[in-house]
Amino acid sequence: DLNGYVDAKNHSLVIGGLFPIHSRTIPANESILEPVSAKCEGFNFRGFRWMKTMIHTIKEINERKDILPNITLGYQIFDTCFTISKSVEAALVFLTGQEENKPNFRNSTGAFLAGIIGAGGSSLSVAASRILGLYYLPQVGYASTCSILSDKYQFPSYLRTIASDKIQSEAMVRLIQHFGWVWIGTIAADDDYGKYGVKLFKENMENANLCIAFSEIIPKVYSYEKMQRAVDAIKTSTARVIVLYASDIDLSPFALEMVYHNITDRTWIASEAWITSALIAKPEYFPYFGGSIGFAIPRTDIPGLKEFLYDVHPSKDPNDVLTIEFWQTAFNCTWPNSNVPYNSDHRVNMTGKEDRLHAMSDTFCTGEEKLEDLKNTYLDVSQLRITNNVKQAVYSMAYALDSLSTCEEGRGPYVPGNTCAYIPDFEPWQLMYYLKTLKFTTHDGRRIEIDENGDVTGYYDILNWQLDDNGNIAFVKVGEYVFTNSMFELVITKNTTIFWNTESSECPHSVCADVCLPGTRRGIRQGEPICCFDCIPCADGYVSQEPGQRKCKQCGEDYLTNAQKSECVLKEVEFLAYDEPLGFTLVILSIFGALAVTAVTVVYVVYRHTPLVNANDRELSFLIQVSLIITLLSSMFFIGKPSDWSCMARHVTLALGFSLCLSCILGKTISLFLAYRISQSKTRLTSMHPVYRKIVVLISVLVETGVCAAYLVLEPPRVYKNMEAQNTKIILECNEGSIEFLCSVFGIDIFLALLCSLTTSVARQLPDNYYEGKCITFGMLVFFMVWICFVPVYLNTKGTFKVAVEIFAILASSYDLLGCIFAPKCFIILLRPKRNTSEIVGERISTLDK
Ligand code: TCR
Repeated sequence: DLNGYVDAKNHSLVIGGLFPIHSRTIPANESILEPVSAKCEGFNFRGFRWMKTMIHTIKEINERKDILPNITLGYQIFDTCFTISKSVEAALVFLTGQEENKPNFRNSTGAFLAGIIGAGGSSLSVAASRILGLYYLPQVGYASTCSILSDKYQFPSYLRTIASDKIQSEAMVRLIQHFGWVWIGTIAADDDYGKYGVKLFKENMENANLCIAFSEIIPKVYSYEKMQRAVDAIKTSTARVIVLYASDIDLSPFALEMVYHNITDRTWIASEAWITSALIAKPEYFPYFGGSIGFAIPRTDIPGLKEFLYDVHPSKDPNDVLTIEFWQTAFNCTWPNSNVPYNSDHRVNMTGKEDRLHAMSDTFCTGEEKLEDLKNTYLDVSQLRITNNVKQAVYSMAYALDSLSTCEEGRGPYVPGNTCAYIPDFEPWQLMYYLKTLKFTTHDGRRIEIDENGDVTGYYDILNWQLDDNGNIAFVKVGEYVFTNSMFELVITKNTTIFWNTESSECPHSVCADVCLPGTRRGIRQGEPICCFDCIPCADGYVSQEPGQRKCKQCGEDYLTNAQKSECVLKEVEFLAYDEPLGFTLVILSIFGALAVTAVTVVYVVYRHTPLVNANDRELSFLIQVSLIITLLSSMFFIGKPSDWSCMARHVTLALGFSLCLSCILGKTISLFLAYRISQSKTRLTSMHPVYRKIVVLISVLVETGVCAAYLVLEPPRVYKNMEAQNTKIILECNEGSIEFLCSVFGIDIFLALLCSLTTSVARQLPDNYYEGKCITFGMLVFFMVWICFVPVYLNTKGTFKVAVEIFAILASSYDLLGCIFAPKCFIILLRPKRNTSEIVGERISTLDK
C-alpha cells in the first residue's frame, strides 16, 4: 500500500506529488508468496519537509487572488520510499486512480489530475516518467538532475526546476583544474544519478586531459564485496581527491565504511545531493569528510514556511501515519494506540548480518513534546535549496494552469481553429503546451525559464565543510559557478580560507606522477592513463626548459646543452686568436721575418752600386724582397677571427706573393741557365735581356692575378663553422670555395717553383764566387720539402692547429727563401767587402747583364 496525503474532495483540480519520505523498502518476507506492496522504513526528514513544502505552496496559491482565482487546487502525494518500484506503483495509481482502499478520485470524484510534482531521485523520475510520458501527463521534477531526462524523445512530458548534471559535471572539472589536480577517483551511487553524473564528469575530464584514477560504485543494497571493492580502491590509490556522486541516503552506509576503515586525508568533491545533507554533515564524520568541497543550489528563504512546518502534531489526525512516525522518530518515543513501527532497520549491516529490529521505544509519547527543542533537518529552514525547487515546481504547474485558464477562444494555441482548453476537462498534452514555454519570476525575484528540453539553467554555490565554533559543520561559501556573458565561470572568492582535510592543511596534491622537471620529458607508460608517466632525461643535443614538457626540443646547431639538459648554451667558438700564445708567436715570427727582409732591403739600397747587388738584376732582387714581405705578412690573415674578407684575402695574397717571388727567382735562374749554356757551348748565344726577365715576371703575375680574380668572383672562399671536428665547439674556418680554383691558383705557384728548380739545378755548376746557383737550388729544395711535409701534417691536424700548420709552412718557406737567396750575399756585402769587387764578381757575370 502507498502512504501519502490526499486532499482532493472539494477541488476541481489535483496536483500529484512524489516524495521520498522513507529511505528504503523493507525486504518482503520470503514466506509470503503473493505479491504485496512493500513497506517502508528509514524516516527521511528532508523528504518530509519537501512534501510539507508542496502542501504549503498549494495553500499559498489557493489563497492568492492573482493565480487561478476561481479554482482551488488539491493534491495527492505518495511516498516513493526512494525506490523505483514504489514510484512506478504511484505513477500507475495516478494514471488509473485504482488504489485499494482509496477512492478512485480521478474519475469518480470529478477531481482532475493536472500533473505531477517530482519523484526525487533521477532513477525514480526516469521510471515514473516512462509511464507518465505515454499519456503525456505533465511531470515537473524538483531534484532529478540526471542528464538523460533532458532527452525529450524519451521523456516527452518531463520538466524540471533544477539544472541538469551536465552543468555540475563541467563545474567539477573546472574546480579540479582550478586547484591543479589531475588524478581523480570517482565514486558513484548505483543509480542513474551517480552513473550518468560520473559518465559526464569523466567525459569532461578526458576533454581537459585529466585522468581518472578509479571509478567505483556504492551498492544500493549492502553487499560486502561491492563495498570492499570501493574501499580498497580508495585505500590503494594515490588519488587524494575523489568525486562522490550520490544521494545522501545512498551515501550514509559508505560514510560509515570510511569511519570504520579510518580513511582520512582525502578531499571529497561533493555533488549537490549530499553537500548540505544533515545525514552526512555530522560532526563525528568531520575527520573523514571535513574539507569537502562541492556544489549547492543557492539557498533561499521561504516566507511562512517555518510556521507551517511547526504546525504538525500527531493528535490532529489519528490516520496520519506519517506524522505519527515523524513524531515517534523525532522524539524517540512510541505514540500510544498506533501500530506505526518505530525506527525499524532491516538493512544488512556492515558485519554482514541482518539485524531486524522492530524496536518500539519503551517510553510513550505524551504529545507534550516541544518541537522547539528539536534539532532536526525537518525544521531547519536555513538550508532551503531543493525545498525551493519544490515550491517552484508547484508554482510552474499553477502558472501553466493559470495561462490555460485565461485562454481566449479563437486565440488559443491549438490548431485547427485556435481553440482553447478548459479546466477541468483538458487533455494532459494541452497543459504541456503551456509548461514547455513557461517563464515566471519567483518570490525572491529569480527568473525561471524552462527551455525546450524542459531544463532550467543552473547556478551553484561552491561550499566547503568547515567546523564552526560550536563544533558543528558549517557550509562555508567559497565561490560560485555562474553564468555570465553567455558562458559559465568558476569564481573562487579571493581571501576566503578553504579548509583542507590534509595533514599539512594545505591544498592537496593529487597526481599520478609528479610534473617532470626541466631536463626531462614525459614518457608514456604503456597502457596507463596519460597522467601517469615516467620522466625521461632528454637525449644529447635536446633540452626541455619548462617543467612538464612532452618533448625535448633540439638545440640549434650553434648550441650545446648544459649538464641538466635544461638550457641550450652557445657553443664555444674557436679560432686561432692573436692573443693566445701560439697565435702571438706566429705574429712575432711573421713580423720579425718582415723586418729581416726590410733590413736586407736597406742593405741592398745602401750598397746598391756594389757589383754584388748589381749582379744578376738588382730590380728582381728588390721585387723578391717585396714579395717575401707580402707572403710573410699574409700569414696575419690566417690569425684572428675569420671573416669572409680575411678568408678571401688569405689565399689570394699568399698565392700572389709566392707567384711574384717565384717568378722573380725564375727570372734569375733563367739568366743563370743561359749563362751556363753559353759557358758550355762556346757558341755565340745571346744572354737574356733584362727586360725579358721582367716580362717573364709580369706575365706570370698577370696570369696568377687573373686566376685569382676569377676565383674571387666565381666561387670565393667563405667562413665556415666546422661542427663535426669537435662536438662541443664550433671551429671557425675558411672553406675552399672551389677546390678547382684553389688548385689552379697554387698550381701556378708549384709550376713556377718547378721551373725554378729545374733551371737552377742545371745552372748550379756555374762557377761563381758567391754560389748563387747553388744557394737557389738548395733554397728550392727546402721549399719543396716544407710544402711536401705540409700536406700530411695538415691533413692530420684538427681544429685551430690546422691554420697554425699552414702559417708555419708559409713562414718556413719564406724564411727559407730569405735565408738562401739573401743571407749569403748580405754576409759578403757586410762582412767580406773585399770579395765584393767587379774583378772577383767576374766579368762573365757582368756580361749577363748586358
Ligand atoms: N539529484 C539527485 C537527487 C538529489 C537529492 C538532492 C536528494 C539531488 N539533490 C538533495 C536529496 C537531497 C540532485 C538525483 O537523483 O537526480
